[in-house]
Amino acid sequence: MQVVATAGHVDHGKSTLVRALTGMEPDRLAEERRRGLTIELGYAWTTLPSGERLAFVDVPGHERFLGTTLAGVGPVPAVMFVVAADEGWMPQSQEHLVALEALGVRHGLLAVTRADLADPTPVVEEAGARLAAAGLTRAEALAVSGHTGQGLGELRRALDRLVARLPEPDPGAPVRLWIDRVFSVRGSGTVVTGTLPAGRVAVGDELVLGDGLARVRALECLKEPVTSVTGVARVAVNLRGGAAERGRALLTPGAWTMTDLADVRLSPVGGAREISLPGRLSAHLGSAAVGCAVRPLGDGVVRLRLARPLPLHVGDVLLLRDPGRATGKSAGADRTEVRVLAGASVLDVRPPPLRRRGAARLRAAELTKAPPGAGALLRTHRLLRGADLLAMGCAPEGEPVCGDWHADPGHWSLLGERLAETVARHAAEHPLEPGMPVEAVRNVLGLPDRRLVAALVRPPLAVTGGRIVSGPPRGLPEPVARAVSRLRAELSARPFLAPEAGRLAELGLGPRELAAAVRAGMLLRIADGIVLLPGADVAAARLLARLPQPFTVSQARQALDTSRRVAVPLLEHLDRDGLTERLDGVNRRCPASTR
Ligand SMILES: Nc1nc2c(ncn2[C@@H]2O[C@H](COP(=O)(O)OP(=O)(O)OP(=O)(O)O)[C@@H](O)[C@H]2O)c(=O)[nH]1
Ligand SMILES: [Mg+2]
Repeated sequence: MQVVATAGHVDHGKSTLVRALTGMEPDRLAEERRRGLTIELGYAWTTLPSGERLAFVDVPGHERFLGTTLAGVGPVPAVMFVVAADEGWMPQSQEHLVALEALGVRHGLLAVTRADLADPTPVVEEAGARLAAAGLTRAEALAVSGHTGQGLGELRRALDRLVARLPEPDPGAPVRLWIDRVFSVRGSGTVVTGTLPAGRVAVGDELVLGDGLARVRALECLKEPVTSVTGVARVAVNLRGGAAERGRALLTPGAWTMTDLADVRLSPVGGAREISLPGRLSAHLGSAAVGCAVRPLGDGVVRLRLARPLPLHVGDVLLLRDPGRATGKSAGADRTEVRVLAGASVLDVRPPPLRRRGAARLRAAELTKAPPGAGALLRTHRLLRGADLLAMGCAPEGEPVCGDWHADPGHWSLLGERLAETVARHAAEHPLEPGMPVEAVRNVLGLPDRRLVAALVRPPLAVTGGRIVSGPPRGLPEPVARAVSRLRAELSARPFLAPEAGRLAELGLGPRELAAAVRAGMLLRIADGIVLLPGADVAAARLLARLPQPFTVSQARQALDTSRRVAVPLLEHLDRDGLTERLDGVNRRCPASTR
């Protein structure tokens, strides 16, 4: 099944043509029939010569109902553009064409109707050229009459050719069914109708509607009950729950980003070169129309703040129009001038705040640099879950860095460098701690998930016991590694009290084992049988530098909270490294440069 919307100036014969093609009445309201004017959207359908079923969404042409017209055209992928042979191109012909151009509708045909009233040739030529200039380059042009039936057979075949060219919608796509009509049926509750552009809806589905969920109780497709339907289709959905109204959409849960903020690229319409937008506009998408404020960023990119959130994907195209100014009593009290101003292609649905001066320009430059997609989103957002990317409308490219997380490659390698620096700085500042806690690293790097920290760790760094340590106890046999870990834990409590020979023996750490642990960077050798944690020497020197200078062994021993057995060889070790200076048989000092 396919769906085509009508478009064209008021009274040019859209509804008459739909009626002639389908045998159904698109103008359902008594008022419409009395006034000979379409006010509400009309629905009718037929079977084409190929056997394909085609539904029409018949829109009003009167300028006062442009909002309704846009709600009808918005979700539909193709158009039957109607121009009357006896009147030719008129203001709403132009306005509707500009709207189709803004929405990016590229598929359609031109029906020059009322060909029984005037020679259609000049109109076919003029209107055909206008459609082509607006992007409907492959639109066939046909002269027809809804009254005499002239050209209708050919029109049906042309409709067949048109729908055969339409892109095949993805049945696995997330559902966004814009509601264009709501009514109640006694005994079954709320029914909504809309054009399903892609994806699949089935009885029993739970779909997001407004702030809540709505369950699909029953489905109809062209008045026939069905258990499931895939786009493109006209569907009527009987709902339980949810606040249904035109302009809202039934959505696959989690598949869309509900947002009132979007960065968009403007495209000029109607042959305009420049786009100048007032600060307040009305934005149309699907059957929705919302007020919005515009903030220009530069280079044809603007930030839209919508009066209410819309379900958006990157790549959606919104229509921006002047919400209408009253043109004064002379033109009639209810007459408004309506202008479609631009198309707006969505580049980002979670735009970052612009805080600093010049941030808007930088943002515009960033958005114009790369084509929209997962890569561009990651450059802005740096880290995103695959599920977030999908909800933003972009399939993740490449492998996740861990779990469901995707990263911008440049940012990821920068994070790796920052992690190494952070861990090294921590080791220098806390030489006695056996590495930096993963959670602390996560905080410093501002990462949203602890697993990302582990994923960033590269040798010689390693994660053990919730910490990132520099150099794993590699090459040490398992029992020795375990004994060394215990020793390191004891040392982190009293960092300068090297274990006594008896404790080393208990742990099974003889001279060979200790030498291996020193080689592996797990321990620092001070003297035979005296080991401390790596970095303990620097930490000791820092404490000693705070003592009144010079100081004695005994003063050093007290400051370091250790025994003479350790203090003497430790001071000699520091002397050798130039961290302390021996003045005479009794006194030492720290060199002036370290104090
Ligand atoms: N002679 C002739 N009259 C036509 C033809 N098509 C439509 N009309 C007449 O033109 C008038 C308007 O036709 P509609 O089909 O209501 O026009 P519309 O485009 O649907 O109008 P809106 O929905 O209000 O924009 C009616 O009086 C029709 O009878 C045609 O092919 N030949
Ligand atoms: Mg009509």
